[in-house]
Amino acid sequence: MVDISVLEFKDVIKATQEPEDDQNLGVITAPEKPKLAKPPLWKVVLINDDYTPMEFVVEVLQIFFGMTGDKATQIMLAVHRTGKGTCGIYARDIAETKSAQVNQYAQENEHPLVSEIEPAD
Ligand code: TYC
Repeated sequence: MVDISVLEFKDVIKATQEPEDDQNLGVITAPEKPKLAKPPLWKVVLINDDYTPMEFVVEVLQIFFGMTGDKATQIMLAVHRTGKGTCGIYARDIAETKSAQVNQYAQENEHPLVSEIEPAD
């Protein structure tokens, strides 16, 4: 059965006009490729502060973002120098969960480290 929710107006018009056309038997067909939009992506952004130890930030990046020690150190230093930095890009619910995990882990360890999420462009 044809799922009419995927039919576009032009397909219906094509199927109802010119029934004498060899190519057109008046049958409505679904478009070959239904257009499914990819979900928008969100960045998890780490914010710099003056008090969280560098080693703790590196640990966070390794635990929650699967980074190697070298990569985590590189990202931590970029955040330290510039004020903020992206540590990963995900679907919205994953980004929210990771950001909340980072913020909770920082609080549990009494550090002011904070992450946020923002739309990726
Ligand atoms: N600026 C902190 C320090 O000098 C280190 C730091 C880096 C803190 C990144 C937070 O997101 C951060 N100890």
